[in-house]
Amino acid sequence: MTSTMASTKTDHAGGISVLELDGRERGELEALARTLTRAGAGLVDDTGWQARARAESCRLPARLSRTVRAFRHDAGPDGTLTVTNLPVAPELLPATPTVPDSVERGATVPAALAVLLGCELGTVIAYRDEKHGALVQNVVPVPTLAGSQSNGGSVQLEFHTENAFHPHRPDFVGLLCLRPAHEDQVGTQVASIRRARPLLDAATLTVLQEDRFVTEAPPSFRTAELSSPLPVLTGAPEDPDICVDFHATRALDNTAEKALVELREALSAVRQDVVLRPGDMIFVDNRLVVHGRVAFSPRYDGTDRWLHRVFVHLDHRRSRGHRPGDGPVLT
Ligand SMILES: O=C(O)CCC(=O)C(=O)O
Ligand SMILES: [Fe+2]
Repeated sequence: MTSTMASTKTDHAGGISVLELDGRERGELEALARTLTRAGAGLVDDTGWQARARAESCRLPARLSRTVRAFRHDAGPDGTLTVTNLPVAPELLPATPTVPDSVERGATVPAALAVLLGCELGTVIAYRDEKHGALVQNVVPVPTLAGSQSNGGSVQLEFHTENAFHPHRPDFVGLLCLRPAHEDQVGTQVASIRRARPLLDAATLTVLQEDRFVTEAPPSFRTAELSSPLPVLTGAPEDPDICVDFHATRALDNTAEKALVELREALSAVRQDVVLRPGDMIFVDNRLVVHGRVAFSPRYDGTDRWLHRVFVHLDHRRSRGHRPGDGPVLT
């Protein structure tokens, strides 16, 4: 996806799901990101730098802004937006990190890009108990986490809503590819409830809308161990939000368990595999889409797949009670 031709892929419902930047747009973005590498202390987690990034995000190429805003208004049937041909140069990168909790503190061009696009979509936030509360996080395979259900693992990562247990989970998750997987073997997987819902019968949908499910917090979060009983589907019955983690969500009775199995099958049936290339950034609407990843074989030699991840909220004020000091990091 490195062609310089401008293109957009429009799905049948009219939403744009892929936007390929042209050479001019790529150049403009690179200049903007480079300005940010020199701004303030040059540190992403500095609030002054974030204010500057917010201001500079008003200068994104107009077509990109328009597309991001349209996606924010309605994420479409697939609930994802992929922007391609962003100015990422894998040959200039250091080795892919291999340590747990790896984050990007420095305002590098890729970190600035991830924050610039995130700012256009909403407010970029993080969680204190995850990756040290850094706004730009690295998704990389880690030897000691190989078998874990985490972004540092390399076994099949089950479909999940990001931070499903958290009352202020992200509205969007953004993943920017810096370095690709070996032989394109690793795919992020996405599945939208808008696509899966028609495959489910009315009785199953009703059960999924009832308080019959609990979700565990990951061990890293120092929080209550289980959520209170909650539904998996909420909001408009004909176009619900989804919140589930097939590793961490448990049904409270047999009927609810059967509904969860059926939901998983329906999501698998509409699943899409996304192989990210350097300079591709996917935004997933975390209210409509679950995501996961296929198993893969890392080498841990500095050449493995490397993504930057950002979380976006649409209503910053709503999480104020979870943000000591009114900063961007939630407890
Ligand atoms: O590696 C991926 O493609 C996605 C991993 C993941 O679920 C995440 O970073 O939230
Ligand atoms: Fe995730």
